[in-house]
Amino acid sequence: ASDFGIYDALKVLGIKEINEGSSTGTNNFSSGETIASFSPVDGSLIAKVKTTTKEDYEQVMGTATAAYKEWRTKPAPQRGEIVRQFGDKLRELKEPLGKLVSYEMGKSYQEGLGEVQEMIDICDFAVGLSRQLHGLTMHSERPGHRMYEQYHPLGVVGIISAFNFPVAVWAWNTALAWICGDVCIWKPSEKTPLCGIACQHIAATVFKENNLPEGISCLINGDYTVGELMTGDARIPLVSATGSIRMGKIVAQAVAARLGKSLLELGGNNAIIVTPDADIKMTVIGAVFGAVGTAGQRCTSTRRLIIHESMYDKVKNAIVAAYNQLRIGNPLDENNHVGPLIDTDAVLQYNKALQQVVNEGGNLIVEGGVLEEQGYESGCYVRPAIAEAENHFKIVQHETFAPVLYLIKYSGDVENAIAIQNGVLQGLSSAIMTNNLREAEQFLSAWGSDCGIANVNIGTSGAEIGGAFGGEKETGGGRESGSDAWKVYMRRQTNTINYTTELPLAQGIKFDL
Ligand code: UN1
Repeated sequence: ASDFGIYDALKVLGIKEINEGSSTGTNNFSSGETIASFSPVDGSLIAKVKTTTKEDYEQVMGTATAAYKEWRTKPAPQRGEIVRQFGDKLRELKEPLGKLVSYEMGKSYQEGLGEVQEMIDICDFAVGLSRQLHGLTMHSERPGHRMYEQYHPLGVVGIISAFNFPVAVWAWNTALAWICGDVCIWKPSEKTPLCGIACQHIAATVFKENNLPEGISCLINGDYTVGELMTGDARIPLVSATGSIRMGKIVAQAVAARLGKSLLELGGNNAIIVTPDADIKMTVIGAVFGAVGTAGQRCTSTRRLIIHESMYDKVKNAIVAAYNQLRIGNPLDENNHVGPLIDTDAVLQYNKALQQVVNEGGNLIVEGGVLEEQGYESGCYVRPAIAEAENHFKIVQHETFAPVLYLIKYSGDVENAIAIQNGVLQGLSSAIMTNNLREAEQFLSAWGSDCGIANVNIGTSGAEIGGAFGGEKETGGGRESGSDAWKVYMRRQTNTINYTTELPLAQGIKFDL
């Protein structure tokens, strides 16, 4: 791995104690058990990290609360200026951070850089937004009265993020939360703790340079039990959680039990509909990148291709031919298309899915398999697989976080394809490949795709930060990132001001004393 400059990258990011002892964030007070971060790229131990105990957590909460009192008094555009500086630091550190993401998580270096670019983009977005936290003004029904609404910060926001986007999802949340006047406590995935520490260091530097308390950004480490400290904590008005549907249901119930707010961004079961009017070349690029990019570990990864029977063989053959060209290997080597899965547990799930689709009557047309030769010693490299299947299969209904693509045939009109596409419990991303205006507009209509994201002539993954990101049904209903997603990080207040010497009541009610 040293050939790829990973150790230099770690040094620049302030992660010093490689392969020994602990490497903790500057403000995470962690004193609990140690977790080790292994790279799925080559199986080596990168560094160890101490986890957060309940007592540590109380200390973190203390710094966060104190920081909030200061941060919320700063005018929003000034908070935007801090986020601008944070974005500039990310620009400087894009390569080392992209490299760490690639090495600790296993996605390609290009995608690691892309992820840091998403962070930079959301910072830019947040800077502009810091002057646009608009509320409305209304006309009062009473004379000499003024009515308007304003948005105030919420407080301490909890962020739970997943291994697959170990830095960008935190930034989507935190850049918005910060300009809104909130402070954040982040629990990154225990599978990618070093990405968390690197980001914490970058944020801490910016706060220090501006004489601001580091508690504006706090890091806690560990597994779900550490996350539970936040979900059950009434001092955290909003918990934003990204991860599995299973996790999301637990988080949602814990937060709802104390009537807190949660923002959930959970699993997808994303499909591309390929109609008789599809452009085959575009379809192949969109579907293959969607299915094998990030080794199928995006919540937006393409899981299902719903192909019109008249196009079925043509599309199938083109996709299989593309799969035969795929190079699988070290994601830091830019010649490779597909890197490893996150760990051997994920490999187990991948194997199970392949077994199950066959058991349910599916037909594996690209067999897949675990790679074992030289260069694959981590045991996490698998071949992307394709199975012909039916939508009602249990395994097709389930999100497997691995490069397994299901081909499903439809006949007749596009409504039939839409019914299949909507016929799952998840509702994140969806796409249609067509040059037919009627089909495209039907897909986008009220009786079309039921997902939070619906694309025409684009695949299911790779959304830009400017739009609101998230999905319906078991995907959890949350929206992060662009558009007006910022509103969830603030509390709305309606204000009515009387500038007369009378006190008329609303609805014309008379109450004479
Ligand atoms: C995720 O997988 O959790 O749209 C986020 C995409 C990326 C984000 C994915 N911009 O694929």
